[in-house]
Amino acid sequence: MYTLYSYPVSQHSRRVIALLEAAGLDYENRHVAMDKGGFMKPEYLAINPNHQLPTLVDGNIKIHESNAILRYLCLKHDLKEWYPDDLASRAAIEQWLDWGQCRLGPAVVDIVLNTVFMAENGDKAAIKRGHEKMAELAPILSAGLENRDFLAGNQPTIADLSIASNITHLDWADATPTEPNITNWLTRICSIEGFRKTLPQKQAA
Ligand SMILES: N[C@@H](CCC(=O)N[C@@H](CS)C(=O)NCC(=O)O)C(=O)O
Repeated sequence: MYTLYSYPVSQHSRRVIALLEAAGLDYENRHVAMDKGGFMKPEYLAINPNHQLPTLVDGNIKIHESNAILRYLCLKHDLKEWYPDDLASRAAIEQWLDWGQCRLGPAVVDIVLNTVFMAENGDKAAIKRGHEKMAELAPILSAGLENRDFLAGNQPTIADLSIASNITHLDWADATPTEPNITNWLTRICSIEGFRKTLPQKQAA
């Protein structure tokens, strides 16, 4: 049985929970209270010195970085439906996983952290920067979904779980992109029960 250190509102935790649930893998979900600074406590830093969630523990193996965890689970359980190994699908999946971490994720953090969770202490320049970045990135995501149901073809993969966890996080700030390709893709992703379970209460209705 896996131990997952997570927090329900964490976009990076939610993608891992979505895969664990969708694939029916056994795990114990240990909530680290981010709102009370639990991620900075010495006992958690001993597990993940980056003071970030999620972390997956599998016996002696401890893994941080949510996308690395997704790949690990797929490889360990041979989840080829979530991580197909034909070269074209794999190339698309790796591209979107890295794009999410390098391009999309920081823009989402700029917007949601500063608009919602930091409230009046939020950094206004970061919010502006985040919205400017999203104005560039949403059309790129939309174009990536042209003529296909999911990012790597017509089946959902870990790339969809990962990117959709960022995009649905934007709902906290009422900043979800409105491009039809993205809206329709979100509807498809949210019909996956494992993913739907991870949605913040606001979006789960
Ligand atoms: N690249 C990391 C990012 C994880 C991350 O930023 N987690 C947030 C919660 S969504 C966090 O723990 N933030 C606290 C901090 O950075 O100190 C991943 O993909 O797992």
